[in-house]
Amino acid sequence: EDEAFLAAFQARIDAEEKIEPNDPMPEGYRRTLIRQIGQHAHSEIVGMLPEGNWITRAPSLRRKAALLAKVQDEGGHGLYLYSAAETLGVSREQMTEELLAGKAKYSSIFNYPTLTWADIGAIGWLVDGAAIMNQIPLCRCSYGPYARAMIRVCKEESFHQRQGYEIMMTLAQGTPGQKEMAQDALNRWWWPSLMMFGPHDSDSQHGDQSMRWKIKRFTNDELRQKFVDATVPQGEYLGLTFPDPELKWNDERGAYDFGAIDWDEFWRVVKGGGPMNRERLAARRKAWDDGAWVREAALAHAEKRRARREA
Ligand code: FAQ
Repeated sequence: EDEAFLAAFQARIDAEEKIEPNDPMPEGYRRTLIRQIGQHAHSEIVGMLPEGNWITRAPSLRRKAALLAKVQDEGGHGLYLYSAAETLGVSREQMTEELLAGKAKYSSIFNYPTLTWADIGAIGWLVDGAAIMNQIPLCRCSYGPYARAMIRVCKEESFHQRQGYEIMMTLAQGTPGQKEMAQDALNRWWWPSLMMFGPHDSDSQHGDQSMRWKIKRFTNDELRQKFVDATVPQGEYLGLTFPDPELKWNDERGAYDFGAIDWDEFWRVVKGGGPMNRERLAARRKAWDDGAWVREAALAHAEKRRARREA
């Protein structure tokens, strides 16, 4: 890749042109997108598991219908994203194999357990809330197929966020026991939600280059701050307390100050040592193995049709 090619590519990016699948692109740009979109797709699919755990135990038919629809949406997001990654020359099988081999990452947040119904509220409110904060700017990502996929995904995530917040509101206005459940869920999901935005900018390996290529439009710390600023008033409205004694409005900065994130915990979870990492991967492996006969049957069927056509 010569300098002139890289400069011409950067000029297209700087002019806010969308890059499309058949356009020439630097190998690093392609690899970064395959990594990020693949990780994003895996997160959607693995992200079905914590909430899927509560579908059979939802407290009413209405809650069950909404949760079922939400979890199904996440599956759909995963499929759009695998398709977007496939436009870059990688196959869904390859990406799945990398996930199952523990080589491809997925979001740290899905390695925490869902212990009570309030966790379903907290996930919608906080996890989908964080996902939206991160994904709205991705609608303007320089890579066309990813940007376009994000538009629909964000619309659905915004419904998810509201259904979660509404569960939290119901619990927070309920019996003392229900309010306590909501508080406990906030206590357990707050810090992991802040970790979703990734390491501090100073430790973000890919951040600078992805900003230059306009794959990312904001840095990890910028998005984390926006999320805190948007979410704290929502929690106060619920009458709940954030598990951070250092959380405080800073008039000068026009933003909330907050305490230090436990990065040891973050990296432990990212590297496979979180409370649910083993279970999550085992569930995906089982689904892949149980589905082997479908893939084999589809291939055999295609083969038979081809043979018949050629006969
Ligand atoms: N977990 O250099 P950076 C959802 C890795 S929302 C695990 O800063 P980058 C919706 C990172 O990959 C969740 N790993 O990386 C839903 C890299 O490792 P690598 C999914 C993490 O890419 C809601 C290393 O650390 N959303 O699914 C995490 O510039 C409810 C260094 O980091 C997306 O994926 C983490 N939290 O910035 C579904 C959004 N953070 O690859 C169900 C798209 C960082 O070199 C229910 N992705 N790492 O081995 C992004 O915006 C970016 O990839 C970031 C990371 C911001 C996540």
